[in-house]
Amino acid sequence: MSGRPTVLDDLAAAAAERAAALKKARDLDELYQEALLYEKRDFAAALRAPGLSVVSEIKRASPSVGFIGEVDPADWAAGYERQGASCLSVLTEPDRFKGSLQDLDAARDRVAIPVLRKDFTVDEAQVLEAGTRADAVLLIAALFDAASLARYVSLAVEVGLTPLVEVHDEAEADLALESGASVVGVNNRDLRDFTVDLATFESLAPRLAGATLVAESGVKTPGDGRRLRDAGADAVLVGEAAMRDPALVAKLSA
Ligand code: IGP
Repeated sequence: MSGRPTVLDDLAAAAAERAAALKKARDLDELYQEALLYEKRDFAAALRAPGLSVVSEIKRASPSVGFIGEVDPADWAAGYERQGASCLSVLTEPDRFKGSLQDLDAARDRVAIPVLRKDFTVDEAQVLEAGTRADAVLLIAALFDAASLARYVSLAVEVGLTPLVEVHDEAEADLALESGASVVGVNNRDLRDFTVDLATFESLAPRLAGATLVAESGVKTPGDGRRLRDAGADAVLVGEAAMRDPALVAKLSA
């Protein structure tokens, strides 16, 4: 990586510090055993169910829009489930997204649908930590080289998590496929400058044929959902627009 540090670099650096603290506090073998034992819900199967699946995100704030709203994660999770969400995504990043592992626990406790831990995973300890309380873990391809991404994907699968590998360009898409990931998220938002373009999904989807595909970010209307489904999306991941109007979730999956 070159040039000035981006928000993504800052988030990854802060995540590395939290991971270091986690490794001080917890024995990794113990965390591994705990992750193995934790009973998971099938995130990948929920994405592949007939029709357009919706992954609804609980997100109080984000670096691109700032503060979105205060929420009770348990109530919010129940509301999304009632609207027909197939899965939840819960931000656990504390600084720029104002999330926490407590949010994740509270949300998952309230619902029966699978839950993704959404964070900037840069250490295997964080995969194990996700394995002790979530059903799926986000792996942002831009934060890995080929060998480490493959290792993280394998570790996630080993402890029963669905790894969701997130890509934004062709090189990352190829990296995702080489890593052995079977579920790939195409982020329509560029995490370096926050521009959003649904055409990102349309242009990368053919390259990813065969994987279960999630179109992430910038979904605001039922028409956006139809457009992404026509381009091959099994699911859409909706954050801000669903936070502002949870009824959108039912309209997207109709
Ligand atoms: C949701 P939106 O535009 O619907 O609020 O986007 C989700 O895709 C976005 O929050 C996201 C994200 C991420 C957040 C996609 N990839 C990686 C944090 C880290």
